[in-house]
Amino acid sequence: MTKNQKLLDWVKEWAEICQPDNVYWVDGSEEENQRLLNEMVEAGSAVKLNEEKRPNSYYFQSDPSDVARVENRTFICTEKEEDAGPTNNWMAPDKMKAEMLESYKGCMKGRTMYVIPFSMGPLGSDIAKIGVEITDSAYVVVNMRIMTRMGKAVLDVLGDGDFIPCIHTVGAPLEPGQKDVKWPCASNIDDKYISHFPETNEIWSFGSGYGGNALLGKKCLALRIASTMANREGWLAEHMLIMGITNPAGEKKYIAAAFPSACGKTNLAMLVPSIPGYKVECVGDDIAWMKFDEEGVLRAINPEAGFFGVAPDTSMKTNPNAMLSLNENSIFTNTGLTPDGDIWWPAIGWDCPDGTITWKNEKYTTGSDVQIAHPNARFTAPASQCPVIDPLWEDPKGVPISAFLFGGRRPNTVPLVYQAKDWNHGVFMGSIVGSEVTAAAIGLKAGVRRDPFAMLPFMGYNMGDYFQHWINIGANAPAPEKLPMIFNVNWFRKSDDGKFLWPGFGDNIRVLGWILDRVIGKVDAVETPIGFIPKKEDINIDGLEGQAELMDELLEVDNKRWLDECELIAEHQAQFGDAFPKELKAEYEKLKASLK
Ligand code: TSX
Ligand code: MN
Repeated sequence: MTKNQKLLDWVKEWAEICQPDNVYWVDGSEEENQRLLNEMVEAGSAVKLNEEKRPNSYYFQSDPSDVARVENRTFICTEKEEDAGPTNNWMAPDKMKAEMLESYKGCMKGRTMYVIPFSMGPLGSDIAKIGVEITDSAYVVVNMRIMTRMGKAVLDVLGDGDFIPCIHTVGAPLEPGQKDVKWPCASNIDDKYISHFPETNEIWSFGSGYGGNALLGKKCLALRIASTMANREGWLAEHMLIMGITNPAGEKKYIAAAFPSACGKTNLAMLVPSIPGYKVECVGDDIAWMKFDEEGVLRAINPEAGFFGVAPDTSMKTNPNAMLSLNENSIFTNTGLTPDGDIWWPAIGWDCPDGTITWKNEKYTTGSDVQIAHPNARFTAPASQCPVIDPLWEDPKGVPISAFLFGGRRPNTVPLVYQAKDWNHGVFMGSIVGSEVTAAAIGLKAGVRRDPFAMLPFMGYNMGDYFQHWINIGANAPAPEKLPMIFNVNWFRKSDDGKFLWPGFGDNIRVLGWILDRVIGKVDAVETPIGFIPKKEDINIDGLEGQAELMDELLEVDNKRWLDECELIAEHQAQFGDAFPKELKAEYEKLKASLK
C-alpha cells in the first residue's frame, strides 16, 4: 500500500467522520474493476451490455434529479470574497467546512469507502498532478479508471510526496437492513455541495453521483483547483481540446481550442478532414495543461485518460472517431437501453428499436412519446481507443502548441475566422467569447451568453485576475516569438433567412488549413478593425457547391454591428471592477476607435 503519512492520516480522519462499513484502497487492476462492475450488476445499479455488440461495457441510469453539474451549488471558498470574483458562488472556508462536516458525519454508513489514488497527466510527467479521491460510489471508481491513470502505480509514483485531497460522497447512508437504490444521491438540491478550497488545494463534494460533480479529477481538480495553481505558478490550466493537424506537405502543428458547451468541441478534436491529404489527430477533447519548456515553447498535456462526452447527436456522420472509441470497454449513463442489450440515443444514426428502455426506465414502443435518452446522457470511453489518438498523447513533455482557437455559436457579427493582431489582442478575444442561447433562458436582452475562455463554470478564482494572468503569460514569455498565434472561429454564422452559411464538421479542415498556413507563414491576410481575416481565395472551398456565393457574407466584418457588440462587451466587462486588466481596457478602446 503506502507509507505516505499525510495520506494515511487523511484517510483515517475521513473514515472516522463518514463511518463507512469498510475502507478499500483501489489498486486499479482489471480483476478489481470486473469485481466492482459485477457487484453493481448484481445490486441492480448497472446492466452489462451485449458482449457481442459492445464488449466489456456497462449501462447506468441516474436518479432523475441527478443528471448534470450543479452550478448554483458549486462554490469557491476563499478567505476573501473578492478572490472568488464576481462570476463564482462564494462562501468562507470555515463556514463551508463547518456546514459540510455536519452532513459528512455518518454519511457512508452501510457503504464502502473507496480510496482512489489518481494522476492527472501521464504518470511521472513534470506537468502531471496526483490526487486522491475518497468516495462511497463504485460507479465513480469504474469511471475514474477510464478517465484518469488510477490505482497502485500512482501510489508508487507518489511516494511520500504531496497530493490533492478530494472527498466525495453520494450523501445517502444506509440503515442496517435498508435496501440500496440503483443511483443513491442526496434527495434535495440544497443538500448538494461542490466545494473548492483553492488556498489549501482541497475539494469537498457532497450529494451527487453525476460525472462533473463526482469524478473530481476532471472539472474540480484539472480546471478549478489547477487554474489557481497555474495562476500562482505561472502556467495555464484551460478548458481546451488539443489536436495535431498535418497538411498535405506533411507539416504538422498542434493547436488548442476553447469553446463553450454545445459547440462541438469533441467533434472538432477528432475531426475527419473532408480534404484529402490533411490529417487530424487528437491529444485531448476537454482540458489542456500548458507550461513553457527550456526553449520557451509552450507545451500542452491532456491531464485526462478518457472521454466523458455527450452522447446524443454523436454518430458515424458527426463524429465517427468518437463512435469507434466507444465500441468496447465503455460506460453509458442515461442513454436508452435496447432489447438486444445495446445503447441508443437521438441521431445515433439508426431508428430506436421497439421495446427500448428509456433513461427513466420506461418502455419505448415505436411512436410513443417518451424521452429515450436524457439530453446530457454520457459515454465514458478510454482515449487510447480513439482511432486518431495522437502518437504523442501520453508524452510526458507534452506537445508544442502553435495556435489557440476560441469560438462560440454566433449567428451574426462574428466572421468564420479571424486572427488576433498580437498576444494582448488575442487575450481580449478570449475574454469576449460568447455563445447564442435562447434569450428567455437567461433573461438577457441579446441572446449571447458570455463565457470568457469557455471557463465561466470552471474558474477557481477571480475572472479578472485570470485575464491578467493571461496578459502576464504573454509579457513574461521566455521567447515571445514562439508564443502561439490566436484565432477566433465561428462555424455557426447564419444568413438572414436563418440558414447556416458554413457546412461545418469535416469541412472545418478548410479553416484549420488556413490557420495552419498562417502559423507556417505561407499566406497573407486582410487587416480589419477586429483582426486579420482570410483573403476569400485562401479558404479552399473546392467541391462545396454554392459555397462561393456565401463567402462574402461569411467573412463580413460589419462595423455597425461590431459597435453594437462593443456595447455588450462593455456591459460584460463592467462587472470585473478593479480586477479588470488595463491592457484589456486598452484593447477595447483600440477596437472601438478603429470601428468609427
Ligand atoms: O460539432 C459541430 N461542429 C464542429 C465539428 C467538427 N456541430 C454540432 C454542434 C452541436 C454539438 C456543428 N453544427 C457544426 C460544426 O462545425 N456546424 C453546425 C451547424 C450545421 C448543422 C447542420 C448542417 C450544417 C451546419 N447540416 C447541413 O448543412 C446538411
Ligand atoms: Mn468541458
